[in-house]
Amino acid sequence: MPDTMVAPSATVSDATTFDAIIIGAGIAGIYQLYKLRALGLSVRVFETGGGVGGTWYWNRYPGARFDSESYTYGYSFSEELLNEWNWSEHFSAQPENERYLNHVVDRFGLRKDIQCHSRVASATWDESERQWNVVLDDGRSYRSRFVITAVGPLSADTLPRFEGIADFKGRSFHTYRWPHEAIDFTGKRVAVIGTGATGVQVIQTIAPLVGELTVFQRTANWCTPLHNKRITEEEQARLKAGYPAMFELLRQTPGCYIHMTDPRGTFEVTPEEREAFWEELYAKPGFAIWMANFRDVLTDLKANALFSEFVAWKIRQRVKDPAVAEKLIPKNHGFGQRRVPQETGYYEVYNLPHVKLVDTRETPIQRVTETGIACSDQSYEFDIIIYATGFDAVLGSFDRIEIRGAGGVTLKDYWAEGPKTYLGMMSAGFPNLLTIVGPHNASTRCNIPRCIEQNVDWASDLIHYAQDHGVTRFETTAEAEAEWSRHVEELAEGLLYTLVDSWMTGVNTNVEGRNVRRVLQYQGGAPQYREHCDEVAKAGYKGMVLDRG
Ligand code: N01
Repeated sequence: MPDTMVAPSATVSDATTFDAIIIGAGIAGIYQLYKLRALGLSVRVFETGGGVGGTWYWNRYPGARFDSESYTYGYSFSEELLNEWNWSEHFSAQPENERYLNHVVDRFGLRKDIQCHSRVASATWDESERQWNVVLDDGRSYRSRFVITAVGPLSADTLPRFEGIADFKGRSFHTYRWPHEAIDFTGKRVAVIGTGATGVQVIQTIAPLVGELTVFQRTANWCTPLHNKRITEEEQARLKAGYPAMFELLRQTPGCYIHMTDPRGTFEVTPEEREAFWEELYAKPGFAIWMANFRDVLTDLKANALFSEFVAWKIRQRVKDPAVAEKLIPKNHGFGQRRVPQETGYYEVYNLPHVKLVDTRETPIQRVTETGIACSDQSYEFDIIIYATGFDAVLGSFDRIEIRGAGGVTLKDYWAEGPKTYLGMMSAGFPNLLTIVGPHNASTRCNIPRCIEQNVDWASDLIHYAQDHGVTRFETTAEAEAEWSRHVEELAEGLLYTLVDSWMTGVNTNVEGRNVRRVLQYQGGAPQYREHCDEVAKAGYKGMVLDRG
């Protein structure tokens, strides 16, 4: 089986009863702890991993890095923190990101409330005590009035359902469970399965290091250049001076990125202007090409097809073998309908003599063997197999905890036909439970720390209100939940991403039952989402029952 790893944990007190329990010590859990501690609550964070950082603790595969500009990604809640931290690159890599999150934890003295190596197995609502009973997978149990899940949308990693995975005698890893020690790729025959954002980062990074690289691609993706660079001292000073204006801009864009959609339509400009604009975007760093494109590229099939043809042309220019180039050009979806992987020399990898691309739709993988991978046409021998096969997105990390609400129903069963939520932060029948970055929330379609901060601020205000007003139990009404869920479904209507299978539509062939496309995200944009949340709070938490009993 793929390797996992263990790391040391921090010391926490023996207490077992808290005002609040937070599940997960990633970006959301860390900030939630900071906020609740500031309100004077007793809090315990349970974290499965051996350290803090969530995504940036687990995903330590070669090449893992931000694809949001680093300075737009860090926390914005503390001016001191903003001023003292220097990001070294425009798109910073995993080791620096993990260091940053550890720095935040230590700077604000949070570590003593974070219990690592502690996977929450279940959380059960006790109506008579108006408390949650939280049990770890080693049997230890804890109680709290409030539970806040900060489990992340991409933390339930999934392996393919191939026969023989456990038989492989070489080393194998899922990218999410990458070991802490360095892996020596020198001279090794390496397979990478999966060509999503993760696979692309791994492939382009290890290609120069390995003996032979075989990439197993089931679906090609539209990858565009990241254009990462180091941040110079001058830039550093300019960025810091510009923080207030930049964060103000991030509050206004739909996904809290620094890129603003171009107000023009694709066909409102001349072909020459269009091409010049697209060349400009292709040369720009980050997601500008996805988010600052013409306003109709992600909503109009004709505009989308024309831009896709532009990117296909770029791929054909960069990949020398035309047959390989054709395999790398997506045929079943247009640009931006799935998450756009950001690349650095990815396409050029396929010009290297020791790199081979296998299209698993042409020659499906039949099984993993003791020595490699057997496809329908031939068998391959490997020393290392890397599974860049993604996640049971958004819902998977909830499903892996048995969360049992007031009526005895589990959240997994309650969401079996798709999520039902109010504001993407709570569900009827699950009192005093808040789901940061939950389904139907703007955060899964967002430069995530920006939306996390909004979610956490809102959840903290609600808990503060409850404490101040003697509220011991809050819950959304079924009507408010139904209305919100309907609103979320309506917002996604007509968007081109809904026409395609991907983690964003909740499809995962490796998980039983995840074969139906679902609306998992709030698509109205972060500013509109924020307005909804603020309105609910201002109206004394309308759509919820707050009970002082
Ligand atoms: O996962 P994915 P990911 N047989 O689901 C293939 C974020 N992220 O880890 O497309 C063969 O996108 C699967 O094929 P297909 C980002 O939001 C952020 O790459 O399903 N192939 C696909 O190619 C991203 O979108 C950063 O046909 C199989 C791949 O595995 C999200 O994480 C960096 C298979 C999975 O791609 C997820 O990305 C990286 C099978 N049985 C990721 N099963 C940043 O930079 C799966 N595949 C911050």
